[in-house]
Amino acid sequence: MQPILLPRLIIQSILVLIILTGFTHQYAQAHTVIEPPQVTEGQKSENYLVITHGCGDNPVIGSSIVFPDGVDSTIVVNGNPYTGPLTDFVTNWGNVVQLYQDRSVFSEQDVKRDANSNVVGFWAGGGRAIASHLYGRIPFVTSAVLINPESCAKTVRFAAAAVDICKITGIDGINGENSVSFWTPAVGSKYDGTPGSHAYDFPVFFTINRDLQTNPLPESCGAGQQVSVRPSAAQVDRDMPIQFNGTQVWPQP
Ligand SMILES: [Cu+2]
Repeated sequence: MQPILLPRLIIQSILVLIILTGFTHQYAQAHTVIEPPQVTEGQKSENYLVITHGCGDNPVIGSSIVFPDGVDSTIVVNGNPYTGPLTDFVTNWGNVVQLYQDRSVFSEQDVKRDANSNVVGFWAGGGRAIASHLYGRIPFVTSAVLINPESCAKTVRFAAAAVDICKITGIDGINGENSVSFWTPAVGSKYDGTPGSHAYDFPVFFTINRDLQTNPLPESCGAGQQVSVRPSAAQVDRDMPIQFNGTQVWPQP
């Protein structure tokens, strides 16, 4: 190779890298996410649900999120279905989410609870809409999640189901006219969205990383396991609707 070509090649490679990084960055910001998306086990975390765009050009007027309850959730370990309980990997899942009251984005909000009164999600809505070209963020806190020391779990990734609502409709209208943006796992619920549409089967992830210093992997584990948890369709159908003062306001009943 001629010496003069080398710097040019390096500059070209750097340019390609910058362009690629730029695209990845834009892509990552294009969807509704939890920030931070990953938390170390044993540590409480201050988080936001970050709403990044409207439904088409329609501004977001509310948001609803459901975390897998770990009761009838689907568990996959290193890509293989797992039929045992979540406690095999996480010892204290349930009621780890708490919502901060904050009316800076929407005027109303509340948590959602399961039959055991555990918080399984939250919603916020009403008041002013989020302009479709701006971001909005809903603050919440997660208490320390603990990974079962006897397990081989290195990461446990929860797929939460979230929706951004731009138009209030009944369940029949949620897929039409840019009414709703879906950030849901396609588990067969009424809130799967339409195959092929924007972010289909692209849930909001929240990952717990094992603290390998204080909770090292048992020697027999090798490289450890990646565990992922999805809510059941029944849970998403039950917990996604928004109840306001005891009445379901979305989807319209
Ligand atoms: Cu998006």
